[in-house]
Amino acid sequence: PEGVVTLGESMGLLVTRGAGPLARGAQLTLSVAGAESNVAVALARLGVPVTWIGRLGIDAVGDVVRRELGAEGVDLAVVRDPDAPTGLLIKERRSATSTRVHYHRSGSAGSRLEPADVPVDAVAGAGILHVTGITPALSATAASAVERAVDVAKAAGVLISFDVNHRSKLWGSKAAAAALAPLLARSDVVFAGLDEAALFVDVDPDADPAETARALARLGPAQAVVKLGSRGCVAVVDDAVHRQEAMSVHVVDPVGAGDAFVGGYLAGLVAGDEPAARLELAVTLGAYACTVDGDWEGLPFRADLAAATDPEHVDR
Ligand code: KDG
Repeated sequence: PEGVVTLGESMGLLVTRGAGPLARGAQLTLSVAGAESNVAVALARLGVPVTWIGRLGIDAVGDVVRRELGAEGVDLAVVRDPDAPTGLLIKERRSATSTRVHYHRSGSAGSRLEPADVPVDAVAGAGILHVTGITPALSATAASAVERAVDVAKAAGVLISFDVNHRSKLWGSKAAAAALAPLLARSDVVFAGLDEAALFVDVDPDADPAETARALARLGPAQAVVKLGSRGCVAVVDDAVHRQEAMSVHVVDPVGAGDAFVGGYLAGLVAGDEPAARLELAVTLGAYACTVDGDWEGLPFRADLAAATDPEHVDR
């Protein structure tokens, strides 16, 4: 099986045009956000079969999420919830180079995800199950849904990919560390920034970040990938250290770069690429995501990568 299955909350994304404080009023554009569906779009654009599991309200925003993901070629296992609205997220471009994110998602349909929403056959039949630390933060039932998906995947021998994705606006570090440690222990691949790794292991900012990757790998996953932003990434895969530099691009909007990175890595894994090639595809997708407004709009198709891996390449 080579498909990927992922679950989580996707929301309507409202983005201000131009820079300035949201409080003075602004024109907003409606799009779609959600870490796991961002990963799904990254995979779909590279031709990897992918299913996104989630809950949406019966409303126009839910229709937009469904239509956009469907148009990107993501298979949907969606429950429409008659009793709660689709969540919203506002991206405020406070200045030309800084983005603030505001959530309007508590009590949302997506946060009411529950174990019964998880299609057992789709998860058991996948090659990889990808989950993030956002979903367990949403509600007790959403946390149980993740646990259910991981149980089913484990029983079927499906590889578990876990992006820590700590969101301090959803919960504190202590609660996150306690809830996510069991997930880390059960995962085969983990993605974390240094700050996120510090939820689980001691991180010495002056030490080689490969030590952090090793420490994470000791907690369970055979593949531990530490993202270092503009410094690229370092991974420990089956005890061997791999390093990859970042691509330097003009950053328009960095939100979504982490999800793009994960999508690139998993696409490489599905294709049977060696670790070095997986990390190169990961940083390439991360760079593409940064060059365009929106979480996933700028992600590359296979044809883009065939032309050039550099997102700022110009055809003449
Ligand atoms: O990684 C990007 C996500 O943070 C964004 O799409 C919104 O899913 C989201 C979240 O919960 O922060």
